[in-house]
This record gives sequence, structure tokens and C-alpha cells, in this order.
Amino acid sequence: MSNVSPTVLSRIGRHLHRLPGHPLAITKRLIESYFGDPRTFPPCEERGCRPHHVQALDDLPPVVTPQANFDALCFPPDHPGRARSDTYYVNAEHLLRTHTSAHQHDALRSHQAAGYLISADVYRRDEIDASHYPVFHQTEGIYTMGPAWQQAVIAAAPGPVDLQPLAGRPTWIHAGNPIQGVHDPRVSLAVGQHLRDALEGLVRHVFGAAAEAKRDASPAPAAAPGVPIQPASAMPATDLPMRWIEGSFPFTSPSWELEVFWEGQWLELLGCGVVQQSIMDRAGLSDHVGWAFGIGLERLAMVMFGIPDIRYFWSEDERFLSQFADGRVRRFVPYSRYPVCYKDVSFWRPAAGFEENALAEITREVAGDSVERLECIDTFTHPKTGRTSMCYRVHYRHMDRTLTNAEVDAWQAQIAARMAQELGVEIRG
Ligand code: FA5
Ligand code: MG
Repeated sequence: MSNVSPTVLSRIGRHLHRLPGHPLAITKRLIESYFGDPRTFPPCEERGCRPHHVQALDDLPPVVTPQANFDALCFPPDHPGRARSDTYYVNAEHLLRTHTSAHQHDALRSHQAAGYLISADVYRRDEIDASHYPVFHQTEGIYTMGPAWQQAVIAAAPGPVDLQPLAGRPTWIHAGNPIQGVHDPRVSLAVGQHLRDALEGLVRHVFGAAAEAKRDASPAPAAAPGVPIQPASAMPATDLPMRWIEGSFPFTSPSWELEVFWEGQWLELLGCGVVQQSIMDRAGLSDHVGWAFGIGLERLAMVMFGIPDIRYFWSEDERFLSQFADGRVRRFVPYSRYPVCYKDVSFWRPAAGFEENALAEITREVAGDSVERLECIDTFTHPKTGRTSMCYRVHYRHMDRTLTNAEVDAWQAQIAARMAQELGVEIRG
């Protein structure tokens, strides 16, 4: 039943986010310091929420139940995230958490604080490139507001809210990203605003800490949809463009994502939204409302430290680790960029279908972290037979040395053999 690969298994227990002097631990600490300090994240006691206190957890074990990872978060039974193609199952009743939201319910039910931060390693079968890795780290943030806070919001904005102007902004609130029916729109809007303000402040705080780290000017992004962050809240320390776009999660509504323009493309940093009231109800907090977010620690750290590839975080090379050993934020000085070498494999897709994540896993098992990227470069369907042919390009690059053509050829041959055996494809060349 288990589909956890040896490579992934070997990552469990590394706790990179708790190693002093590791860039992920530094990033986690900056997030905790921001939410733990009333000067950067002001309390809202005067509006009657429970005492301002944010509890930070970072050592919850990674094996959870489908109930915690999916059901408690309102995932429908047929949600693709539950599939074995996306999720690592330890057995029928247990899986490796795919996100820190798996701990939302327990945190809320503990009723110990107004807010929670949960940092942890998470696991996903996913694509392979410079910003995706099957094991990564997230920090979950949750914040709740009580009845007095909600009453104050309503008192400050009497009368019904006109949602029309909001609906005119494509990525804000509309039928596909609605205010929950059980929520007073004024309260939901105020929760969403509190959330986005907090997160914009967080990003300023974190990237501000990287101010002394010299960064290259990023090219201006092409005109793109999305709501740009107001200049008033632009980061003083950097001129990185950021934008809010609409998100979609079963456990929040409305939902948003924050993206930053980095290395020539929009990089998603986090997802967030107003917590589904049924989740608050089940946690015994029916008179509270709340927001939640989940941020990718690697993504944030890559931008902050200028780390160009997500595989570096797993490096045990002194040339990497020594650069952060004093726990300070500084710009990463690359010590190597060995040449990339790529090989193509083309094949007939089996009638039963083809899962890219399964191919990604095979390439990782054969060539480990030397696989930098997996890219589909061609697909065509034969006009007579109706069979579909695909061509994938595997980019190989070792972090610490130059690869030889012979070893890459040997890997590529092994990958092709396993594809034929395990994925039922017919290799063409
Ligand atoms: C989630 O995981 C939601 N649980 C976030 C959330 C929490 C939403 C609470 C609402 C309320 P998502 O799948 O988008 O969402 O992942 C969140 C972040 O994790 C991404 O924005 C990205 O920064 C990071 N991330 C996702 N997949 C990978 C990956 N394969 N490698 C590295 N980072 C990743
Ligand atoms: Mg996302």
C-alpha cells in the first residue's frame, strides 16, 4: 500500500527548519518573531479577541490521517489531492502530511491562544524544477477573532455592504471566490483585510531583514492580471514586484495567493483565506471567525537569500552550510554552477493513462538530486492509430561536480527501462 519512495523516506527526521544556522530555520524564526512581537503584529484586545498570544509549534510528527489532512478541512471525497499520484501513503490509514493545514483542527480545538504558527516538513508527489521538491517546509498561521471584535466591525460599518465595486475586481470576491453565506459580509471583508495586512507586513519584515543582502534588480514584470500591492505597503528593502491573486482551497473562502516576481517569473509564496466556519464550529469556536495561511519556507528563503535552486536546502556541503552558520540573513554566494546536461526520452503513452508525477519519482530514484528539471517538450496524437506519443526532457546537473556523459547515459537507460516496466509505456527512443 505504501508509495513512499526511499529518497523521500531518507528525508524524514532531518528537521531542517529546526537546525540552528540553516536558512529554513532562520526564515522560520523571522516569521515567529514578526507574529510574536506586538510592535509588528499588533494585538486586537481592545476589540475583544482573546488575549493576544501566538503559540508557535515546530515539532509535530509528519504521519497523519486522511481525516486530519483532508476530511477535517472539507476536502470532497473525490478531490485529486487525495490520490496516490499526489500523496505519499504510509498505509491505508496514514499518510505523510501534504500541508501544515493538517494540524489546523487540533490547534484550534486546543483553545490555547488567539493565534498559532505551525512549521513543519510536508510531502507531495509533484513536478520537478528549481522551485518544487517532494519534501518541503511550510509555516501555517491561524488567527481567530471573538464576538466583540465582530460586533465592533459591524458597528463601525452600519448598513448593508455594497459588494458591487469589489465584484468588479477580477481577483477579489465573486461567485467563484465567495464570502461564506454564514458570515456577515462586513466581518468577512474585515477578516480578509486583517489577513492581507498581516501578510504584507510579514513579507516586509522578512525581506527587510534581507536588506543588507545585495540583490540584483529584477526585470519589470509584463502587465499581468492580479491586484498589485498598494505602494504604501511596498517593501522598503527591495523593489520586488508582488501581487495578490485569487486562490481556491476547500477550507477557506474567500481565498488568495501572494506571488512575487523573481528570476523572471511569478513565484507563489503562500495561500490564505477566511477559515470555513464549519471548521471553527467543529473546533468549538462557533462564535469566533478566523483566517489562515500557509507559506512555503523554501520559496521565501530562496528569494530572501538569493538561493537559486531548492535542492541546495538539503546540501550537507560546508560551502553551503557555513554561509549561514551564524544565523544571520545574508545573500548566498554560489560556489558552483556545474554544467547542465539533458537527455530526451520519447514513448507511446499507454491507453490507461500516464502520470507525470510517477515519472518524476522514477527519475529521482535513479539519479537522485542530480535531476534538476523534468519537462514535457512534445505531445502528439497519431492521426491513424489515435495513439499518443510524448517526449520528456530530463535536465541533469550535480550541485558539487561535473557529471560525465557516461553516467548520465546510464541513468537515462535505467529510467527508460523502469518506465517501460512500471508505467507501461512503449519507449520510442
Ligand atoms: C497549501 O498547502 C494550503 N494548505 C495553504 C493554506 C493554508 C491556504 C491555510 C489557506 C489557509 P499550496 O498547495 O498552495 O497551499 O502550498 C502553499 C505554499 O507551499 C505554496 O505557495 C508554495 O510556497 C509552497 N509549495 C507548494 N508546493 C511546493 C513544492 N513542491 N516545493 C516547494 N514549495 C512548495
Ligand atoms: Mg498553491
